[in-house]
Amino acid sequence: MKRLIFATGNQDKLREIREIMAGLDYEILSMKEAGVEVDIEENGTTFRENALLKARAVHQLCHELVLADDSGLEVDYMDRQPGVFSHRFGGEDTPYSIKNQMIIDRLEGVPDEQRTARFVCAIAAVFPDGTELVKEAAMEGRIGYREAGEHGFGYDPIFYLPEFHCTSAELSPEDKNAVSHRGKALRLMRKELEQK
Ligand code: ITT
Repeated sequence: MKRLIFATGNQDKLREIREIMAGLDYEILSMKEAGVEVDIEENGTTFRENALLKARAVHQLCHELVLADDSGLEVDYMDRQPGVFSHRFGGEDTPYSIKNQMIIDRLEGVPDEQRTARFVCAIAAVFPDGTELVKEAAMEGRIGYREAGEHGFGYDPIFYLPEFHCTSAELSPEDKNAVSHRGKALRLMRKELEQK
């Protein structure tokens, strides 16, 4: 079986990635499983740039097929913040219950139609020969009024999906992957890998 290395340190992402890529003719290794250790500075200004930075940094060390995910939440009322700062917003080690409450508080008194938000995901691939490819996708929703749901991770408990009448943390993992930014972007990438 062919193999690829996923350049992420986020275990929740990796779980979703493995679910979405199940059945693909590639063994998916974490950086740890591949024996690669690198501290990557995510100083790009877009999801695309950061995803490429991560994939390139690991590719330089192993020269294998490397994929990376850069993703985040854009809240329209907050001028699309936290965006690429989603992980760092409110402090890297701050629990998400607090980060989520910070966003709810910023939107206090803001009506439904101005609470629009989206999750964005860029998946970058660097192939063994150095060729690069990026696929991007988004999931549209709104910021809720309180946390709800135990599934997912990060900002999922405040990300309300009007068409499902619940947050992305209330969806089953299968349902979230079917409509999520990560699910959509990874399925586009998967198609490319299947043609290789
Ligand atoms: P790696 O860089 O190691 O992959 P990270 O967590 O730092 O891990 P990012 O820089 O891409 O990853 O930050 C993404 C953040 O955006 C993530 O930590 C969550 O806060 C948020 N996020 C992304 N996708 C999400 C999802 O599906 N559900 C909830 N929050 C999400």
